[in-house]
Parts: sequence; C-alpha cells; structure tokens
Amino acid sequence: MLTQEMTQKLNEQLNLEFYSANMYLQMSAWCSDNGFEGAAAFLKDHSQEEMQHMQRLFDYLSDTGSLPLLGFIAAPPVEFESLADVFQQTYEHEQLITRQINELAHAAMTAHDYSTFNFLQWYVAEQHDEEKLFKSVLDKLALVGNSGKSLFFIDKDLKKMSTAG
Ligand code: OFO
Repeated sequence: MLTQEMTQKLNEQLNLEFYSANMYLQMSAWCSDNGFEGAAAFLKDHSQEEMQHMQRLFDYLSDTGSLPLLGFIAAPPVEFESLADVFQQTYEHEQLITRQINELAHAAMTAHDYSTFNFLQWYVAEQHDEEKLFKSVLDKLALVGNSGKSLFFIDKDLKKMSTAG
C-alpha cells in the first residue's frame, strides 16, 4: 500500500513521462518537416520508449492498489533553431528527468518505502542510459559541425540507430 504522498509523486512522474513522449514526438515532427528523416525516426522510437516508462508507472500504481491519474499535460516546444538545438533540449530534458527520479528514490528511501525504492531502480539505470545516449548524439553533432553534408551523415546515423534503420 502506497502512502498518499507517494501516490501523488508517482502520478506526477507518470504525467512527466507522458510529456516526454509528446515532446519527442513533436521534435520528430520538426525533424521530418526539416528533412531529417533519420532523426525523425529515432525520436519517434524514443517517444514510444517514453510511453513504456509511463506504462510501467501506471502498472505499479495499479498493482499496489493506487489509482493512476492522468492529468493535464503541457504542450511541448514546437520551434527549434537547428538539429543541434533539438538534441541539446533532449539532453537537458533527460537531465531533468534524472533529477526527478533521484528525488523520488530519495523520498521512497526516507519514507522506508523499500518496494517503491526497488521499483525505481529500473528508472535509475534507465536514466544513466538515456543521458549517455543523448549526450553521444550531441557530441557527434559538435564534432562534425553544422554543414549540410555533416548533418546528412548524422541523420543517416540516427536512422541506423532507430528501428527503421
Ligand atoms: Fe527519457 O526517460 Fe523517461 O522521461
């Protein structure tokens, strides 16, 4: 049985994962609109991963006898300056999610809610991978520069990293 406070915190995270899914899907639309089909496929895949993050929380809440609550989800950003700007924002967003997960794990530990603490370990490991992944794309972008040719190859690379590749 979860405390009311923990239920609320997990529901906030559930909605944040929804926001992440929407954000990556919106970014995917921007990429596609700007001719970056590889980045679009990569981000669309990632949006689906975020839906799985959301679903995991939904199931945990449900399985522990709490009610998952789908609330208002803010609209994600629509305009981006460049492909590098898109990936800079993904990286910053993942860093924010990591901070949120760490706070959740801290709250669970402090409340002696070891079941939730244990459940959150999956997210702790996942955030390590997510930050690494987006940082690697950013590093590549910084390395090759901003010419059309470089971006074309980066986009091809991202296509390979997606399920469509
Ligand atoms: Fe990208 O990790 Fe969930 O939000």
